[in-house]
Order: sequence, then structure tokens, then C-alpha cells
Amino acid sequence: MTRKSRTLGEFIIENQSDFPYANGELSRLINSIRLAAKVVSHKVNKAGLVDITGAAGEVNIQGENQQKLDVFANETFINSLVNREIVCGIASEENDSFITIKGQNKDHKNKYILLMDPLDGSSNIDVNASVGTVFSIYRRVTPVGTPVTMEDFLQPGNLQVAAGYIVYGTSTILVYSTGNGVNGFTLNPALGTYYLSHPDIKIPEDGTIYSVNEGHYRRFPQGIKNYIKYCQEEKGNRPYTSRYIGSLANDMHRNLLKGGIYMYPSSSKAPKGKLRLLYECNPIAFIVEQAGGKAIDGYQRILDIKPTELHERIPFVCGSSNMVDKVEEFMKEADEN
Ligand code: AHM
Ligand code: MG
Repeated sequence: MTRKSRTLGEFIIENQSDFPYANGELSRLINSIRLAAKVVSHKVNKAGLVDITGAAGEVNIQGENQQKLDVFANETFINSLVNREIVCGIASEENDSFITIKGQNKDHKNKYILLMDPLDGSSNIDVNASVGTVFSIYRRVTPVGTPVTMEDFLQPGNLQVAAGYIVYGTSTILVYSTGNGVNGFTLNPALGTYYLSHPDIKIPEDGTIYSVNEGHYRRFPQGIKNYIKYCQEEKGNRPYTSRYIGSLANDMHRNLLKGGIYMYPSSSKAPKGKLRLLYECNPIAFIVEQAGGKAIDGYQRILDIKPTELHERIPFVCGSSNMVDKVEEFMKEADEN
């Protein structure tokens, strides 16, 4: 069998032994995510055909409640995990607080928690552009048999046991890591099967793509402004190319494969940036580091930051290691002046 013909299902089974303590639970969890992603992918592809892009809460002509796609994605992932009783808690960018899952026997026996951004870049939906899903998995820190607490969710990213993202683009691709490198699987929609299409992804050390919402340029810290000017300078392999989809998962997927940097810095209007540490930055940072890249908040490693609240925001810079190092240099230099 060639590597290309390996399915995600086969890959999960083959790699289960990486987790001697997991009892197959983590594998079942990844399995549930791949199934939910298939359902969301199907719905995303039909978004222009059926009436599902309206505001949540509206009633359609048949008298049914219309659902916005991000509400649909949120419910699909949550239901898929609740029904299979794999996790003991879920936190989502779409929900105010975390959800406790007792299990059918109300014994709180499961070990993992999941955090997610169910539909990343949701404003892209109405214009038929790509969206994504981002997820992060931890072992609970409170004892099995008791309800999860906030402590289980506020763990630093370096304690993630797995993380990944799905891009619903020209194809649907699921990329994940359990801490042993990064692999990507492309969905064959006709068969409903994911195939290993991107084995052992490594991000190039250097790149020529920078991704940032330059509309906010005037509000960025001086170090970021200087770095953007550096990207645009005519020297060596510069100017770099600017590419910005407006969906972190999609922008990072491109930069992961081609080499590049993604930035959502602080600004005078949003001092903590826009992206959420737990649902977006930590899982993407985990993937990028596993692929050989770096992720910082401008000064320090994202994965070492101890979260203080569920929906915490953080400035975010990640991608090819040499490019991230350069940003750090520019930030330090600007602060010293
Ligand atoms: P969302 O998760 O609410 O869709 O927002 C997160 C997204 C990122 O994926 C994306 O890079 C960024 O917000 C785009 O924001 P902006 O429009 O300010 O550039
Ligand atoms: Mg998002």
C-alpha cells in the first residue's frame, strides 16, 4: 500500500500505540472530530444553495428555524462528542461558559476536554470564501469521577495532548498533531473518506508570504509597523507577498505549506489583539511548533502563557521560525528606542 492511499481511520489505528495511557479514548475523540467535520463540510458546500446563511433565530418559509452556519458547526461538534461520551467537558468560542459532560451513568469518567473555534472566519461564508475549524485537546487536571472545573480549561498550551484544524477550502483538509509531528488528510467527498495527503508536514524555516490585516496598520505597535515596512522593502528576496484570507486556519494552512508568517498584533483599539488564546492561538501554535515553526505574542512563546480566562485574547505572531524571530527582534528594538 502506498502512503497516499492510507485513510485517516487506518492512520488513527496505526498510531494508537503512541498513547499507552489513552485506552483508545483519544483515538475515538479524533474519530468524532473527523465525522463532525464531514457533516460541517457538507453543509458548508451547500451554503450557497440552501437557505442557511441567514441570521440565527430567523424562521424560514417552511416555518423552520434557520441556523447560521457557525451555530450549526458548534452544535454539530458538540453533539458528536456528547453522544459518544468521549470528553468530560467542552469550551467553545460560541458559548459563554464551558459545558460539563457527565456521561450516561453520571460518573464523569472521561479524561479529556476539548476547546474549539467551530467556524473560524465565519464572515467569509456569505461571500463563498474559505472557513475552518480549530480544536485543542487536553487531559483534565481535576480527578476523574468529579465534574470538570475552570481549572481543566485554563491550562497552558504546552500541556495540549493534541490539536488540529480543518479547512473547508477547495477541498476539505483535516490537519492534526498528537505531539509526534503534523499530518494532513484530504476528504474525498464522493466516498466520505479522508486520505493522508500531507504526511509529516514541515514548515520552511523562511518564507516570502506575510499575512496581516494591514487596514489596522496605523494602530499597530511600532515594532510591527517596522516589520511590515521590512517585508515591503526592495532587498534580497523582498518585497514579500501579502496574502490574507481572514481565516486563521486557512491563512496558516497556506503559510505552513509554503513558508510565511501570520500576524494579528495588538492595536491601539484592541490592546490584546483579536484572536482567542484558548480556541485559536494555542492549537495553531501547537501545530506550527510541531511542524518546526514558532508562535509568540510579540515577546514570549504562546504555549507557555498561563491563561486566566476562557475567552482571553492575545496578540499573535506565528509561522516560519526565521520570520517570527525577525518580528521579535523588531519588537525589542522598537521598545528600546
Ligand atoms: P472568527 O473566529 O470570529 O471568525 O474570527 C477570527 C478571525 C481569524 O480567523 C482571522 O484571521 C481574523 O479573525 C480576521 O479578522 P479581521 O477581519 O479583523 O482581519
Ligand atoms: Mg476564529
